[in-house]
Amino acid sequence: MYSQALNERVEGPRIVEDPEKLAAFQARIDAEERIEPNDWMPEAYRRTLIRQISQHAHSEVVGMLPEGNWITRAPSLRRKAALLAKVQDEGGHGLYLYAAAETLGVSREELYEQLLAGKAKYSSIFNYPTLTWADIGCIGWLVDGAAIMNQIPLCRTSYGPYARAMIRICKEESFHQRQGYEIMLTLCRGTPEQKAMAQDALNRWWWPALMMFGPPDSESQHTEQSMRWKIKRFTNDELRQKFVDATVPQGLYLGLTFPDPELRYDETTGHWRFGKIDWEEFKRVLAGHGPCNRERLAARRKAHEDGAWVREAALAHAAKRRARERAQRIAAE
Ligand code: FAQ
Repeated sequence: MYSQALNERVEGPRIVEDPEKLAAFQARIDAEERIEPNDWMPEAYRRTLIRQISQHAHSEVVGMLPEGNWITRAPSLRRKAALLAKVQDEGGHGLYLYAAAETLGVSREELYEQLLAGKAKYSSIFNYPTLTWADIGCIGWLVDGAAIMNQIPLCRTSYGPYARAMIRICKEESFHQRQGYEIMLTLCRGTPEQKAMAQDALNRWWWPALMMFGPPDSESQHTEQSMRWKIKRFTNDELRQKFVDATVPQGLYLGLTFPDPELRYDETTGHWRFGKIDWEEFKRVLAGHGPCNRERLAARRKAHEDGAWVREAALAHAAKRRARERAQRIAAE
């Protein structure tokens, strides 16, 4: 029930496409043309986008929970205001992304139902707990940092509505990343206890952040096809390496150490080489057995139930307004 299973609805039956249409579609992709909602597209392209965009939307919405947990406990009014704005941005990102998915012929309600039913995936990272204030720093620095690395190329993804949504999202993510790094910097320049708290958070978040980029290329089911369709511009391993290269110097500047004894700078390639990721842990989290999977879904279900009256009131209000406008039109005729 709590597993992050396949989005069954979007998997669907196998469809045999017209080879001429397929070739013309691929030619448009190769020519870097944007695909728009009313354009012809292969069913598998449409399903891949619904899968990726909806998983992304769910990640934003579930991703509000670990941080929302700290709004009342943020150490100052300034920190509280910034965190509140960040969490609100994430709700907004979820909405743009559900709206982008809707242009592919699936409703937001349907996608959200899949999340609440435990049938849809969302990012593994949000199944880890936020134990101290430094975790909020680490989420901004590492989780938003990883999100930016993954999402900047999505601003050039081949599907127009997704690419356009990503432009605004990336601008906001970059504020989020700085907010997190600044928390880490403040803690690392603070008392020894504060620095120890920052180090402990890095120890717990580093490996899960690397898992955000998805399985290694050799095991990634979708990368090859998604690269051909230019939905993805880089492979999972390429993005993971870019993230490590950008982030390690930032951590060293903070005076922190990474929880990886194999981490070392490779002079010949100019890359930071890192140790083996525990893919068994990743699989456990995806199968619903991460530290917070149950809690996250329970929180989203409760929010959905608690918000039922708002949805009913909004629908009643819209119906009343439509009736009033109709009556006014009839009176004017
Ligand atoms: N967690 O063949 P691939 C954020 C699944 S937003 C869970 O490599 P693909 C903002 C994958 O879905 C973070 N599942 O798949 C924020 C597939 O399952 P399926 C989310 C994962 O799609 C910050 C299977 O494994 N970002 O953080 C994960 O080509 C702070 C095989 O994998 C996005 O969604 C994972 N980590 O590549 C919010 C960005 N990785 O569908 C709040 C858009 C893989 O076959 C606070 N998405 N899986 O059942 C993408 O770029 C891609 O979908 C990847 C996966 C790279 C995530």
